[in-house]
Amino acid sequence: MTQINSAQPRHDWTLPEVEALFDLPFMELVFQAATVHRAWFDPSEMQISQLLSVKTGGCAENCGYCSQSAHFKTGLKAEKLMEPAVVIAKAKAARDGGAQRFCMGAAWRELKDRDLPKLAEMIGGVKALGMETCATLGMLTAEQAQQLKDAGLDYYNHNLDTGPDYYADVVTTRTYQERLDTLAHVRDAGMSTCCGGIVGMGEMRRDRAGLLHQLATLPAHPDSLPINGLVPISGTPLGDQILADDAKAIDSIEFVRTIAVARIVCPKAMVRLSAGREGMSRDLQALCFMAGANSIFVGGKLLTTPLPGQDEDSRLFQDLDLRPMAMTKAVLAPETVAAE
Ligand code: SAM
Ligand code: DTB
Ligand code: SF4
Repeated sequence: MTQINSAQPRHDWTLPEVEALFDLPFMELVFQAATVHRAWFDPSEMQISQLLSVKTGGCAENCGYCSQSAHFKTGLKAEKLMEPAVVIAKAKAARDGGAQRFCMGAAWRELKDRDLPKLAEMIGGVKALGMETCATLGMLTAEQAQQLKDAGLDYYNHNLDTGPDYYADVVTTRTYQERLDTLAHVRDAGMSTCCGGIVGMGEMRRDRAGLLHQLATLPAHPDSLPINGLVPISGTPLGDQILADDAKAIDSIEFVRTIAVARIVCPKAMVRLSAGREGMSRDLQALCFMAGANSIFVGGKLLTTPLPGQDEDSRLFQDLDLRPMAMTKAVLAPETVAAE
């Protein structure tokens, strides 16, 4: 049986090793993940982020799960980039509601230089509220990454989405290598990376292992690792496939296994239970937290799809004795936190 001898981060995971973690008896896997979780974090502490779609819809990419792609008829109305003052007001409300990190998302294939001044104003304004700043704006050049960093951006989200072998079934307008290149620009500019993927898109376990293997062998592990459960959107190829055949949806125990393996292979990452939480029972969310998830999105809405409301999340926190991660701990690198 694969044993986790150390919670020290490793960058030399092999794909068979990651697959072997998935194959562990469930109780053993969750115990090992919970043990690794405790080596770096207080398991009762949860990092809390809130999202805002600052530019919605009309995206040139064909990501087969996305409500915002112009390639599919999802009924979503495309909107222009929001004004910085509106975004900053929404960030303030998010902060007052308990969010520590504010993530601004745009339905773009890549960032255009002409939009940088507005984005810099938004980022600066959100930072001035005392929040951590995050953005997800599509592909970046090295220069753009540096400009975002200079504007005060702490985190950049750019997902690998799935394992390399399933990738062509998900999106064909952006290569895996282009995603890796943007992540390298983000790291080189000195920003923290937020990088994960989606499960429940009809992929096999080996593709989930392939995704986590890629993340665990990056030059630096992601600081935040979002695991999104597919929110099936009618009109998208991947959403329609799941809506037509329930048997293709991911089993909830397999979802928990994915969280546990993510925690083990990237021990210091904030493993975020991201999209899909709205459709999950409290019990399943609790299992995910036991398996090492220590970060969530709150606020009733992700980018275009719903999340549980504030009352529901407050009750969940109360019943599971969870508390928000101290802002200073969320801001410090996990290594620094563990050494305290
Ligand atoms: N356009 C930018 C990009 O793709 O890099 C940023 C925004 S994009 C919506 C951010 C991430 O949201 C995607 O990488 C994907 O992992 C996730 N996502 C989008 N639609 C989703 C859905 N229906 N279910 C689960 N996750 C989804
Ligand atoms: C991530 O991995 N998940 C978030 C964030 N990064 C940007 C986005 C989830 C989007 C879910 C679908 C929607 O609301 O449109
Ligand atoms: Fe565009 Fe991002 Fe949606 Fe892909 S995931 S279609 S890049 S908004």
